[in-house]
Amino acid sequence: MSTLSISDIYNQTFFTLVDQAHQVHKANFGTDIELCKLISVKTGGCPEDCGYCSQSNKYETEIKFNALLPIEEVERQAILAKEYGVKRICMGAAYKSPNSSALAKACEYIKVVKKHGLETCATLGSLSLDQAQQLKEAGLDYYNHNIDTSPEYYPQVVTTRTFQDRIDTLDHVGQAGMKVCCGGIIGMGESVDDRISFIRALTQLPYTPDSIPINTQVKIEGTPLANTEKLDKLELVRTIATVRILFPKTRVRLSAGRSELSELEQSMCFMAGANSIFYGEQLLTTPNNDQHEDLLLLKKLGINTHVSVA
Ligand code: SAM
Ligand code: DTB
Ligand code: SF4
Repeated sequence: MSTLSISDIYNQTFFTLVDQAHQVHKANFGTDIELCKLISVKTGGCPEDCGYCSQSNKYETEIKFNALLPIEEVERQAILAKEYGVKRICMGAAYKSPNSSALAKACEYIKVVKKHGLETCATLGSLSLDQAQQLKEAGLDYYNHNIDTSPEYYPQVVTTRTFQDRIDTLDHVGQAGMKVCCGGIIGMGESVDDRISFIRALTQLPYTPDSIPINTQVKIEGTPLANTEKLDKLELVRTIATVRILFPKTRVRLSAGRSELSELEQSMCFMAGANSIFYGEQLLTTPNNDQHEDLLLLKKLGINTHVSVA
């Protein structure tokens, strides 16, 4: 690992930073980009107050609510995604913590998705150790639970749970033997120091994440963070590059907010070490990039997706 501090890494000259990140990336990964498909298995009505989220019941937002999806619908979407070259299905549910029937349903989703030879990831809110063990038993590969931002900025974003609550769940996920997927959101009005502190917090998690989603805040009308200042996109590249250098073997996911990036901006993020994207026209409640445009871009970059492009 580098002897520079995280702040030194993040703040070095832009090209030096990207070059260093690219070297680390090349030494540890090939040129593939992992394609993941999000399925919102339960949408809206969440009791938490995350200031960026369309699904909190504290805010009036325009979303289409849905109760837990039928198993057949999850299977249908998984089969379709597999045909499109997706490797991992990520199932998201708007819970503070799943109750026992939601957990049982999640276990059924996991089994049906795994039956098709796909990897599984779920994000269902806080978990006890026992709940984490049940998901592991059902075959869940990854659990996504984001710390979102720095410990210092966290109370400005969420008040219905603490930063430590998030860490406790991540500890349960790791103890149960599942892979940890943990990242956060930038562009929520946090300072550069907050972004550095967020990255430091990732390095201090109880289990090293195998997957780190870097989301840029998707601004949702009706939420407290709807009017945050636009993030300078070079800050996104700096964040990805710093994460790549500190986590040489972890998949860095260029996640929400990608549809706001031009082809060149996305390419810069891939150059800086991002090697996983959400593929498919919908994230959880907001639009994602056009699938065909994604395939064309990856083809132009010479990145193998094992999917033929018309
Ligand atoms: N309710 C669960 C939880 O929060 O742990 C799981 C679902 S939640 C929607 C999953 C993650 O999506 C959040 O932790 C957050 O990092 C990200 N997210 C949600 N809304 C977002 C937005 N508007 N922009 C960017 N990322 C967002
Ligand atoms: C993550 O870090 N990003 C994904 C996934 N994990 C669950 C969710 C992004 C949600 C973006 C806003 C929306 O579509 O509601
Ligand atoms: Fe609920 Fe998750 Fe949205 Fe927070 S991010 S309001 S926990 S669905």
